Amino acid sequence: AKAVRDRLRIAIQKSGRLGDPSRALLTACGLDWRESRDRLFCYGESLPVDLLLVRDDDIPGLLADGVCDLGIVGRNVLDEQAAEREQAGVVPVAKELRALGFGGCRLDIAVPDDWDWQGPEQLRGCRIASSYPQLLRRWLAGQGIDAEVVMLSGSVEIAPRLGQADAVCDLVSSGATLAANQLKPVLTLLRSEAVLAGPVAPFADARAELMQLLLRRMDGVLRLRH
Ligand code: PRT
Ligand code: ZN
Repeated sequence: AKAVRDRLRIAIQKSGRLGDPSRALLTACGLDWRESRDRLFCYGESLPVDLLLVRDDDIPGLLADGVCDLGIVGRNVLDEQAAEREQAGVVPVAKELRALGFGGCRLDIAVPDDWDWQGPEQLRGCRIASSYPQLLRRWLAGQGIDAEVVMLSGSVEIAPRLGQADAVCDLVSSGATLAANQLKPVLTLLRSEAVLAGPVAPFADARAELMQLLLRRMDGVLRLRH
């Protein structure tokens, strides 16, 4: 049986790019917290809405396991893990509820500067390094391109210089990191930003009303920011 809860729990990134703007958005929605010392869990004061401060990659899993009710995470992370679950035949439990307007970036394919880029066909038979193997495989399949996906959890941009891969599929914002590694972006697979992720099915307890309240406030804040 599902646990009945009367407090809402939101997972956000503990540090990193999305930590501060996520907290700022929730503060603008009128939330505040009594900080716990280890800062993993922050107890909500003005409303029964608590924070869980975690690594971004853990957020979809925490939602899936029902450990938290809402999460703020990059669309790139949410979609990758959703594709992974789909691949494994697991039903989706979390979905994107709102786009939040910060943490913008693209998931791009980039190739060495000296390639004379003709189009996606050129990737046939290539090794492409990425931390987003599911999104990359899905895109390749959609294009009918047979290429090898080399999964790397970090330092993707250096893979071509190390001879580990021919091309990369990675997040890009300014493009400076690609340029510093003699790579150029040639295709965009996904436009990403921070999103509010939440349950596919509505809550059946006090959390339903709390979530409606929070969404109403958030929509107000996002409208003012626009
Ligand atoms: O510790 P934790 O696991 O929580 O954090 P993390 O290191 O995995 O994530 P973090 O904080 O780096 O990124 C969190 C989210 O921010 C990502 O999932 C994206 O949704 C979003 N985001 C926005 C970015 C970027 N912009 C970005 N530029 N994530 C990563 N980058 C990388 C990029 O790949 C490159 O290596 O930052 C580097 C600089 O980018 P350029 O193009 O400006 O040079
Ligand atoms: Zn991470």
